[in-house]
Amino acid sequence: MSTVANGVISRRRFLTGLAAAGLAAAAGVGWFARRPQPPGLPKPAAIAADVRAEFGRAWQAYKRLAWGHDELKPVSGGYQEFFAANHPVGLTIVESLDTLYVMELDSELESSVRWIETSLNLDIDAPFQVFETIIRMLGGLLAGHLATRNATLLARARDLADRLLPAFTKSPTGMPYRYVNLHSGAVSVPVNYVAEVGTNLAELGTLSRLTGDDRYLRAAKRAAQALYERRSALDLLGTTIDIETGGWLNSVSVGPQPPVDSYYEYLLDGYRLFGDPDLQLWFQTLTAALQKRQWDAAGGHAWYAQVQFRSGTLVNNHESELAAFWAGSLAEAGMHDEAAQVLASFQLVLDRFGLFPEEWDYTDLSILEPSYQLRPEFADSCLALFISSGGSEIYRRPAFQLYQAMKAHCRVANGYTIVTDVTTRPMTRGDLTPAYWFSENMKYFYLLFADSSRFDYRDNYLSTEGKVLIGLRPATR
Ligand code: DMJ
Repeated sequence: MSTVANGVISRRRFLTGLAAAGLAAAAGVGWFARRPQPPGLPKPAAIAADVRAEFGRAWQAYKRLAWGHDELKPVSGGYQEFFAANHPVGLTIVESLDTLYVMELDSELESSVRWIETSLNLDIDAPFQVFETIIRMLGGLLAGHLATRNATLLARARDLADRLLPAFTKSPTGMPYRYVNLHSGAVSVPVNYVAEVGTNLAELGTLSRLTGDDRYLRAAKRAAQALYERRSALDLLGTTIDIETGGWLNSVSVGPQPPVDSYYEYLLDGYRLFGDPDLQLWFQTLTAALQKRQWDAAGGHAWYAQVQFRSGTLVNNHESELAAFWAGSLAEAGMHDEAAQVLASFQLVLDRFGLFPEEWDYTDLSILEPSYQLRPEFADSCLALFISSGGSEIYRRPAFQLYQAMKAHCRVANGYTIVTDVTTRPMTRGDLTPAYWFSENMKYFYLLFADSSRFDYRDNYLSTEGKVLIGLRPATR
């Protein structure tokens, strides 16, 4: 998850970085041309071609076995729906549109858009999880529209957002209910997590930008503000909140870890995308508190301790793979040293276990949850640091290490599967290709090595779900 490069505000810092690297005058095409190749890695173009081929292999399996359903089960050859049983929304198709575009898989993109035009019906009488629907479906449709300029994709995005909006407008605090029925607008589950309340500025704001209707961005900002106003005197947040009363239901500050993580990310992103100084202030205030109260570099690596949000008292030293995205956000905030330290800490875990377990104790690297869910956060940060450093090769190597490990342990006849235990040899496999694997992992790997002519390496924005909402360049072939 997380973001890459500059929106409105960080442009100056980003361009300064490029100038320092001697690349300010370089165009997007050929952006890597002057970079030295790190010893021992295959040529970037060869890696990119391999990533594209592996994506294509998994895509063909999805088409053959699960087309129109949400997610492929590559081992059994089946599928599963992500949001609601018996209500497929073609999640893998919607999530993959901009990846198909940057990889120049144009006929696949065409048939995906055609499926959305002819078969995607969002008038579904079932509760949908607001956060996941926004980052995956709304973000996917928006990125697809930006890639293709197809008007139906934007109309579908707007239709979807209108169905989701009651989750915000029916809430007395402005923080969204966790679920909304896409047909009736009935809302449910007033207990929500910080990340689910506050990760929507990029998608709703982009929709406002594209339609000229500011209701979407206003709803997102109101939710983000409601969270900020409930921070403790230490400027820390709990994890779980009653969105009707505004009362906290959990008082542990987990830092940039789930279920808070992407709220921090989207305050920064919202500022960078829309230039709103409130969002900048909120990001800076909350991040300063994380650095002051939770940053733990005592053991030679940098992690975030979990603490009581009112007192700052230590709760535990648990760390989640999902927090690997934070290195990218720190880099995009200009905190390059901290970003590099966080990435190096996660690198240690990758070296130790071969793939990332879901959760561990960072004091001794003992595993708390041994599965690898094919998650993209580490590759996301590699790409973010690669771009914000002006193309430094040192960030390609760890990404390639993860790519190779993923091929070694997760590759099956029908694509790639999650692993349920990274400690066994061979690693114990599960049976799922999450839609985000198509949307995020493979896009990050590809962009790191491809020098794509369809992606602007100097001016771009990728959402928490890897959707390219700024930086898609017109096709030249
Ligand atoms: C993705 O859906 C997104 O990256 C999201 O922000 C949280 N993490 C998952 C994948 O790990």
